[in-house]
Amino acid sequence: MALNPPPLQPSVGQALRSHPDELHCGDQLGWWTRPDRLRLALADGLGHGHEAEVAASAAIAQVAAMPDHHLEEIFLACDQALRDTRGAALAIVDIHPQLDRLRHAAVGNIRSVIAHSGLIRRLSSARGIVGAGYRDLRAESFTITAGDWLTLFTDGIQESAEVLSGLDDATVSDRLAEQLIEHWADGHDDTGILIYRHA
Ligand SMILES: [Mn+2]
Repeated sequence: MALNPPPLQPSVGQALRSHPDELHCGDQLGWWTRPDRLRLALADGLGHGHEAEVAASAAIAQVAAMPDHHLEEIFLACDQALRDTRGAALAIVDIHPQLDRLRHAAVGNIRSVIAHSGLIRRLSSARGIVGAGYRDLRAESFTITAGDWLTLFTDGIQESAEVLSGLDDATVSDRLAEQLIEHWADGHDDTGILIYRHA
């Protein structure tokens, strides 16, 4: 009998909350698994409301359509796909659980934070707007170890927010992501968050 690799059982939590005056949510997210990889993406369409949602949704749809492409190629495709929209900030992370590594790239104002061995690391983002051009995009790789946390969140939460503090051995779930929005969102914009814990 052939031995199959154990299925990837990602521990990911997600939550979105619209601007208090809007039905539409200008933040959108997605995550996708491959046998050896987990990909997370979070997009923040400029402003809020319907047009922001159109831009963010177009970014996530483009990421979803390119499951086997590298991050840099996906950003180029997203920049084209969003030309007729308001544009968006976008972060994408590829997690390789068996390699204990992740690869991250972002354009604009998405916050990506790793808690690695208890130390907080805020990842950098290229200047620009997906859909209106960006420059100096660099995908960066990081080592992760069991118990490390990763979160991506939009500017509905302050950049300085210590989102990963006090999580300790919390169980990752959508409920946890919703609780983090409840605790940290400032209520002046849409808010989106993804959270992952490395097993
Ligand atoms: Mn925003």
